[in-house]
Amino acid sequence: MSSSTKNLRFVLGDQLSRGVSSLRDADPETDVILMAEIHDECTYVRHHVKKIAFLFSAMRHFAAELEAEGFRVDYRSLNDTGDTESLGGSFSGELIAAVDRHKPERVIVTEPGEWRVRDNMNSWVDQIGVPLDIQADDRFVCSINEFGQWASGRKSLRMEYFYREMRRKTGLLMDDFGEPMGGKWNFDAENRRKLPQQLFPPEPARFEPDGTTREAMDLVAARFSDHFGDLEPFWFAVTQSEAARAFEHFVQTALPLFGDYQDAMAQGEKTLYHAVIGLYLNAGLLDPLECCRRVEREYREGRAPLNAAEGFIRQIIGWREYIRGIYWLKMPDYAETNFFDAHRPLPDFYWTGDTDMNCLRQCITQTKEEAYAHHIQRLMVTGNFALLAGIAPKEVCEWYLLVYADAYEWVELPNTHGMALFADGGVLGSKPYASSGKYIDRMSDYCRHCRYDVRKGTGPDACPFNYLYWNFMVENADKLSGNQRMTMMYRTLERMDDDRVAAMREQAAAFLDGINSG
Ligand code: DLZ
Ligand code: SF4
Repeated sequence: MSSSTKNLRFVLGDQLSRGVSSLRDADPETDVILMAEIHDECTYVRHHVKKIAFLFSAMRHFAAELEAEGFRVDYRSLNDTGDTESLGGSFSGELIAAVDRHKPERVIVTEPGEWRVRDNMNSWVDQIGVPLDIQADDRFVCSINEFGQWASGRKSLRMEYFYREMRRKTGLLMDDFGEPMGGKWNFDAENRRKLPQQLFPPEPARFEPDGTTREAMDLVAARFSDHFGDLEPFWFAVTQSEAARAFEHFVQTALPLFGDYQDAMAQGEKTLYHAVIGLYLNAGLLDPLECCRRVEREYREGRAPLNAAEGFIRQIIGWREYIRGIYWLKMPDYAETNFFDAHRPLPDFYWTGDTDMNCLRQCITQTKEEAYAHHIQRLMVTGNFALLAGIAPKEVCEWYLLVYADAYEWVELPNTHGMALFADGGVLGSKPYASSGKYIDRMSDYCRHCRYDVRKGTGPDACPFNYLYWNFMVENADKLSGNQRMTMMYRTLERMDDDRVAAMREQAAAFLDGINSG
């Protein structure tokens, strides 16, 4: 490669956007773009094989597109970079070697999504011997600073108020008088319908793996065979144009009912009316704001109802942005939070799906197959179980981070510690999302296919979620009974027969002993 390199531009695996800040003013004449498949990034948690194959293929396609534009791309495949012991197994090792090869005047990189990498980046400056220009990641509506300003001095950091700000800022679903369309900000109450039996949800767009994807899959099969998950069938989009097609397919086939059935779950149904675009958004293949504007147009032109459009837009400019803001506001301490002092190891069946609890079996099996589950499966089945069973937040976190193709720590950690486990003691939510089997029964048909009886609280057939729920309430009464939003449940508990409560607690203890010993 030329020795007259001006800028070495390092693009990380989840920065696959042509408009990412580190590439914005790139000059093919003077600059080199560095991309690297990094052993440490695949193994610091042992990511799902499908996730690694997706990222490697998407990175390779992105590099090829940049080359086709005339850029010099120094693409380092895993075969070049080696493992942790060798120099190239880490971001810093790869960068040092690349600086040595190209002798640039400076290195440009967009800030990473994860605190761990950002922390590491601080040490790069001393290691590389040339200036390091770390640019903001402006692929988000709200910058880290702006979120900090919004949060400062506020007692409560609830998403709803932040979301309204983002609606105002973007003008999405706002009328000419600055009011929310439909007269309400949030149509969540209309997004909880149970799936009727005679409904046949569409399939998401699927893409046949091309030669590049096949090569990435072979590499992953050879190098990470001991990681969780199934490599086949592989059907994800791996380029910006495929991701755009996948999103358009969602808009055409699923968006109108997305709102109604956002929280529903059904036996054998993996995606229902969900978009399955989180992995494309978070890797940079789709632009969040563009997706929201497209969805808004469907509503304005009468092809999608407001509860669908608003629900979709809230997930993106509300929840996704808010979660990122919380992450950067609260890290690194946030990762250490453990409000309930939960220390139980993650049960083995989170890896195998081998459990009689049908809801968990369904959600975990599809996670293994697809590196995907939708938000209610994550929150109210695997998350709720982990909360009730007192699984250590760090173990739960690691699981979510590695099993889902869309998961990066910035999005996954607050969702786990804040939403699912209430480990943060109430930064995100006002109360834990603890729930008995009743919720799962209301929102799915899982219970009909289960060997347990969701109506029973004790006895050999009783649904474990039921006795675990009441056991959780008793065990954490000192931490929760003062919470106004829990008052009703504690009243119900008070009225319960003491023997019944004792029987549930006994059964919970025996059950939890059982999962611990495998
Ligand atoms: C998640 C991931 C994986 C599995 N592999 C790579 C890789 O080989 N090279 C790379 O540049 N990035 C990878 N990533 C994404 C990084 O972990 C991501 O950039 C950080 O999590 C920061 O957000
Ligand atoms: Fe899950 Fe209980 Fe329903 Fe079985 S009965 S599917 S364990 S909620």
